[in-house]
Formats: sequence, structure tokens, C-alpha cells
Amino acid sequence: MSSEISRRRVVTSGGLAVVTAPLLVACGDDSSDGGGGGEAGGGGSADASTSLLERAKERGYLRVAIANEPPYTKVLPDGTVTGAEPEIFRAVVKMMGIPEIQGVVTGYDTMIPGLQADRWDAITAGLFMKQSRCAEVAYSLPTVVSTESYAVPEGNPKGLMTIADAVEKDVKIAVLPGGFEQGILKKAGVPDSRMIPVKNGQAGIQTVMAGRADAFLLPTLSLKALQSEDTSFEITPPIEDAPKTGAGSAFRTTDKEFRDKYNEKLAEFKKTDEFEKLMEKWGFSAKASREATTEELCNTPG
Ligand code: 6CS
Repeated sequence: MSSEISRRRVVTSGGLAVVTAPLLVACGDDSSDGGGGGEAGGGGSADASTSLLERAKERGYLRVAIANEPPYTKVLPDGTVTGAEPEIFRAVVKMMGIPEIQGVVTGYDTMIPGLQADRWDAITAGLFMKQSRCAEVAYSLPTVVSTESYAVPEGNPKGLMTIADAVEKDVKIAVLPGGFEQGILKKAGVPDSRMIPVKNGQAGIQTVMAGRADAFLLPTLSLKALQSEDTSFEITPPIEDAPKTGAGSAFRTTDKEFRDKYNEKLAEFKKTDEFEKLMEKWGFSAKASREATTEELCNTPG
């Protein structure tokens, strides 16, 4: 099914590529047929004749998939793409001679299909590593390492503290479609009928507060960012039986040469004070990032 929605790419001053049509609808249309490569961010041509590095240097930017979920990714009102992941990526590709990045906002469920359809060149959204994803993309070294928590109504009336609680209790959990959290719950045995898909963080909180779900499962830091805007809910301590969540940038498996060059510069960058300050600014631990390995995080089942 190809999308009939006309899309005109507008690049804001801050580097956000937006389309006239709701991107999620467009992506959802295109990614279902695997076609439409290179349209969302424009400039795609993942052919074998030129390397991603050559194409990026010629274009002057790389297109990156982001979710706009602070602190991992955050689009400012003027369209500037910020957040831990894009800022690390921007700093490292500058070291490779690529002056800018262009963000394309999309859902986690379309990030890998869109990468493979050449709608973007990399995923810099905090797409947590796990076995199935590591089989489909070429991850960089780890950049952010984090934890998961539940957002619950005041007093946590259903006493939800662990993944096991979500399995054993007759509760409904809001999750992002195709997200890492949905995978954790599914693998633990929570039936689809007790998972409520929501389109973003705000919708997840609204779903809990309206009583349509008993909790919303999301990274702890993402929930804290939401709570800075809305104090109506509580956040559980990091969930002890949830896997450690670690992300890096994700590339096409055909762009491993680029990924390897990226890793060389990322390894240098991770030793700098600039990296330390960037991680601290967004609430992440530089130490945890430096100690984690792609191999370890790619061992996460699911
Ligand atoms: O990797 C994922 O799927 C998850 N990552 C983040 C940063 N937020 C939620 C999402 O499900």
C-alpha cells in the first residue's frame, strides 16, 4: 500500500525535517510496503555505488530517526533537534566531516523498517539493544544506559513494582507500539489484550489517569521528563526485574564501514569532558555508558 499523502520536506533552521502530512501516517503507509525509500528526510540514495560517508559529505547532513522523547531526543519549538542521542551523534559525525544532522520524527515501530527503506540514514532515538534488533541493524558502541519504571496513579493502587507483578496481576499496561517495553511484557507472558498501545508519552500518562490502564511502562528518565510537566502521577523506582536498557546509534547492516568509522570517533569522544558534560546535562551516567558493551546489551533477549 503506497501512501497517497503528498509530502513536502521542509527543513527547519534547527535541522528538523518535517513533512506536510502526519509523518507517522506516511511512515506507516510506506513502511508497510517497504517502499517510499528516501522520501521523509529526502536525499536518500542508499545505492552501493557511493558510500554513506561520501553521500553524507556531499549532502552536508545525515538524516536521523528520532521519537521526540526527552531526554533521549527532544525537538525544540524552533525545530532544533536536541537530546542525548542526537547531540552525541552530531558531535561524532562532525569529527567525521559531516556538518549537520536532520531529524525525522517517527514511532519506534517504524524506525528499523524506515532505516531499511532508506527514509533515514541512522536511528539516534535511544532504540534499546536486544537480540532481535541487533540482528537487523548495525549498532554503534553504547551511548546511553538506563532503567525502566511504571507511571502509576498516586499511591500505586495496584502495587505494581516489577514485571512479574504485571504478569501475575489482572492489570492493563500502556506501552508504545513496537517499543522495548512492549517486548519485555510480551516475553514475560503478559497477553496482548492487557497491553494498551499509546502513541507517545503524554498519551500514556493520559491513559493511566483516565483509568484505561493501571500503569504506563517507559524508561525512568522519560517518565521524569513527563512529570516535570505534569505532577498528577507517580513513578516507581527502577524496575528490578526489567533488563538493563542500553542504546547506541543504529545503522543499516550495509553501512558497517560507516559504523566502524563512527565507532572510532565515538570511542574518542566518550573519553572527553564534553561527553561527560553532555551526559550529565540529560541525566545519564557517562561511567555506565563507558562500561557497557554492545555485545552485552545485544544479549538482552527479545
Ligand atoms: O528502545 C525502545 O523501544 C524504547 N526506547 C526509548 C528511549 N523509549 C521508549 C522505547 O520503547
